[in-house]
Amino acid sequence: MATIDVEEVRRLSDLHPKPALIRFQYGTAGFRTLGNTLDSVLFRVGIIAGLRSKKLDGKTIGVMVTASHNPEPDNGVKLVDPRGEMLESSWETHATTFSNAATTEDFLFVLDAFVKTAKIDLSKPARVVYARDTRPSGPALVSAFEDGLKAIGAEGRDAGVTTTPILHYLVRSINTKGTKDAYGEDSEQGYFAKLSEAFKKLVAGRATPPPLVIDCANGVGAPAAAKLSGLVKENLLLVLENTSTTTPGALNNSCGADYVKTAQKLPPSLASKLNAGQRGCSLDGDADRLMYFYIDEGGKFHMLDGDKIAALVAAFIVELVKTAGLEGQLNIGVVQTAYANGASTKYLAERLPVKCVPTGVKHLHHAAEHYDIGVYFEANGHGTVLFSPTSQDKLTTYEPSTPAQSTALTHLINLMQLINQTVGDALSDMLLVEVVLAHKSYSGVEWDSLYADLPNRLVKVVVADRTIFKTQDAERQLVSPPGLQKKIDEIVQRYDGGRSFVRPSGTEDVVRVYAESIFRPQADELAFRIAGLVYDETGGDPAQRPK
Ligand code: G16
Repeated sequence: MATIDVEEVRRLSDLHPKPALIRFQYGTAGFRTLGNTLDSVLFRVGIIAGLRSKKLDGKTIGVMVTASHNPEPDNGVKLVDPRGEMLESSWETHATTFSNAATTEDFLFVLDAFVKTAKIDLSKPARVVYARDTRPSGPALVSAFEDGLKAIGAEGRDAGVTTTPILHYLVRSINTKGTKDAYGEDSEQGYFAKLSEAFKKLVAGRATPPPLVIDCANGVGAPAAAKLSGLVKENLLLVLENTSTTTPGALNNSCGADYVKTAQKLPPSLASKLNAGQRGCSLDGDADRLMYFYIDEGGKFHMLDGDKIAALVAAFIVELVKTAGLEGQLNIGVVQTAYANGASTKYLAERLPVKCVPTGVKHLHHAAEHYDIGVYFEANGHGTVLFSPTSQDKLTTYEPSTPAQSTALTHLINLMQLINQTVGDALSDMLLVEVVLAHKSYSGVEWDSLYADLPNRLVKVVVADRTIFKTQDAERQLVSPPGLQKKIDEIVQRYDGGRSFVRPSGTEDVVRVYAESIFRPQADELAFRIAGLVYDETGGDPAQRPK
């Protein structure tokens, strides 16, 4: 029976001491905090990734070093399970325990106990594929992580600087290689080839639209979009903006999907780049979120967020399934979170089953797996479409009886190739949106008019301790601090069509407040009143009180 090389783990662990006084937490999207505090976490994640692989009989585990939409000084790390999905939740708890062992000796104790209780056979192989985004803190963190792999004897494959969705794609492709579920060639080129070939088939014969402006958030989406651009240029011209991946401080700064969603504004850097009516979109720092927008003839900004993408895509898929003659044979559903605009939920629920789950892709992904075709999108632009094994079999074996059915079926099969089914993927989603717009002959204006968003506002509140905030009912109700929800309800009922909820962020040290109402000034006022209430009730730095 193989054992841990305790001396080697001790030697390497001593090179990566845990900073005192910091408590780490595997949150919404892994560990995420200031990059210069994460060295020990990365080392220990290397070890846990190796153990996870051993536990799963040598299947390849993914590790992505990124802080996605967060500011540049932040960094983070998340683990990806063999089918390209987020890490199983019980292991999130183990990762948190590993990360908080105070000393090397404590860590060795925790490690030994875990190997025993989780019954990990150390003689099994361990394989891990990993990548990072463009953050300056990335290389040193990857090096700490590689020490973790070395300590546990895991084989590492460095996928370099790439997007989060490409890393998820690689994990699934590596693990399904040579099987009947083979997902694609396990390389970045394989990913781009799969997407671009499916895209070209789906838009063949359609008119070429005006160029699409992409705000790359000055992140890793820039080189990825550049590669894609070359492959699709005959059908879609991509104009890349905010591509400065080496300019200090530029990442996600007044640009990117999170900026657009939160500020509800065009990134200032695009002001002279977008003509009236032209489509634009923003990626986030690791290219797993997408926001579309356009400026109308009157100069007004229109945002087409994750909810609008879900509405566009779900309606298109429903139509194709019906035209293919498969209506009633495949159940199609949509998954959203509490941040979904009330108008989008109403629009979708009139057409399809809609489920609301807590924030975080892992929750949406799991809920979407319950449908034959599950469409999930967070309002912030993170989402995808899942085709269950049943629906994949059905679509690939079904025999259409008319040419129209055959065409619709072929489109559905090509959509399965175009869509990254492992996780939300800004570039894959962007091509998907472009396919639907081309098929429907929609500009942003027609797309936007599917339904009118209820005015809404998202506010961040810096509080003394966000861990005291606990929620229930898919995060729509606070159960702690005690009594706060009642006060929120009293305020909300004074606003026309008012809705508001409060939850702690799992990626930033803030509490988020969402509010909507049927009138713009009321939505803004409601958000700031609730934010003020949260602040007053839970304390914090007076300079940070929401105004
Ligand atoms: C991550 C998650 C998303 C989540 C977002 C915000 O996105 O993957 O599912 O919506 O954080 O989460 P929170 O409100 O808990 O901070 P990303 O793009 O930053 O990885």
